[in-house]
Amino acid sequence: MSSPDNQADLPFRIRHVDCAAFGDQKPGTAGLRKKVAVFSQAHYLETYIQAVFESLDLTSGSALVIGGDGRYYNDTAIQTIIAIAAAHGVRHLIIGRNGLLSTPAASNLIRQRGAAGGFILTASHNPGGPDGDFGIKYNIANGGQAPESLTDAFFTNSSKLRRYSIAELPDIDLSKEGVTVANGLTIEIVDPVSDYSTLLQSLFDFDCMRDGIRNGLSLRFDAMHGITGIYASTIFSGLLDLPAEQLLNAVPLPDFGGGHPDPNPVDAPELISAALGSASPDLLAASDGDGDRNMIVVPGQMVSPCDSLAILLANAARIPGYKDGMAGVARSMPTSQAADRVAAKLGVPCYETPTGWRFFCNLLDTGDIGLCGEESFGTGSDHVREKDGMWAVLFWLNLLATTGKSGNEILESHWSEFGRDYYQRYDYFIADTDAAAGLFSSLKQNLDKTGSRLPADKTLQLADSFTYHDPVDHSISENQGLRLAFEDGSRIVYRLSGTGTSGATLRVYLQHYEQDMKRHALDPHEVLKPIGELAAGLADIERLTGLSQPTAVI
Ligand code: G16
Repeated sequence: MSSPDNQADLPFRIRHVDCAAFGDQKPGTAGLRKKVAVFSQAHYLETYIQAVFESLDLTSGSALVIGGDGRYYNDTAIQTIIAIAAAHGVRHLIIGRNGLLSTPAASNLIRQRGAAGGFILTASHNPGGPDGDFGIKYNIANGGQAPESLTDAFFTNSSKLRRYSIAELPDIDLSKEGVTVANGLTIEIVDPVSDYSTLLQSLFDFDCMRDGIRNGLSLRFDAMHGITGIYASTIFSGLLDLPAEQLLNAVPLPDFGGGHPDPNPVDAPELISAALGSASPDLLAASDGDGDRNMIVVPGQMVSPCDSLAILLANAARIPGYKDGMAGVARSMPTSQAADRVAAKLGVPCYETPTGWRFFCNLLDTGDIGLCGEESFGTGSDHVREKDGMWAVLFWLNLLATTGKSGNEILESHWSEFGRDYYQRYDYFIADTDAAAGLFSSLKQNLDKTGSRLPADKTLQLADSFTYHDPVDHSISENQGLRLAFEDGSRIVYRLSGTGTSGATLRVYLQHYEQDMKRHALDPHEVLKPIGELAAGLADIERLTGLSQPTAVI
């Protein structure tokens, strides 16, 4: 840490503010996400941050990291967190310049600086702007999201809160790197990119990728006006000499340019059309608002995130940072079983966890796994404790550069060795949350009748509500989605999304396994249509919601 630029201690008084508790501050799959209008109600943000501090056991001298994806309300929230941290006796805050840090870069900073934890301000892939969403995650000292026991404490404390304490401080200038001291609190503003970029350079073969790009290997990256623009400019353009025109939407905007910063074929259709054209780049990729998700596209097709996980596992030893392979792998329950097949062949364990990155962190901490991933466009390794969009793109780029193979050759040879798990997710947006809850509970109650409602060609192997027994801390997480598995290797999983801010989204995850090589180049929409119809019928979706088709097919 550099010496303070502002030695003069900024004195401050602490104000105690009486207020009524809000009853709705329950964190979801990844932190507290609400509309900006909700967060900006008087005392709303303050009470939640107070509840977080009341739940933490911070030893004196501990540092906290703060940064966000730059969405609307980021700056206001950071100033409030600084003032409440000051009132709670925090001694050291480490903040990304301009309040910016991608989610994986924040996770890295917490770990590298030995911080007690950090606030990451993001609603991830949800739209931003005054009418959009905002969110707050608290990550713990290992760089991963707070476990359920802690987020439950945030909620309990916030529900009974009557007062918060806040320092009366002027706004801190976040635009310049350096150190300010306020009543013994050190506020350090750091470059959001450099430590993270150093970490990635320690994992991948940058010389090989740069040579590949100079010799015509082409990458097109869409930052979707999210935070990864600042990382992509340094890493892809600066370090790998990627031509500027291959970097799309690289300026982070508070409202993501009005778009939905979610890297998937529905929200990043330009990449898909470019991949379908005759002049497709060799690799196309996108990341989301806070830089933890990734979409990988090769000429003619998107790589399913489930296949991507399996392919990274199968090829890990080709990457310098993983030259000994992976100790094990984990996937979220709805993610296809493609990675399981690779793990079985490699003789390494494969864990099935509930949706939510935090469930991987214990397994990463103990070294039981080196790699993990989710169908929701998230992949990562033990280098941080969040999923990591830039990391996944570099992994693929490194693979193409090292092997000299095209993305399609890698996919085809993978499928010919392991078989292909066709995979899609049908999302049904249900405005009435009670209707969604009713549908789900009736589906759960009738699980034992599923076998008798199946067509002749389907034999049920398993029908249950998924419960996770964490092998490390022995915690038990119930009601993590409904699983139907069939003897032909296909599966249907039902789950209610935990990241929305209005209505409810029923996610129906579909998997169809195909071993016959001659059937590996079919259209996933066609292959999965019958099982999608079966899933809709079993859940009685149309009758209960009026929806005859999914709202989105991802
Ligand atoms: C968050 C979690 C992911 C999870 C995803 C699922 O992603 O961090 O681990 O897979 O939510 O979302 P849902 O509950 O809507 O299915 P992110 O990128 O939004 O932080």
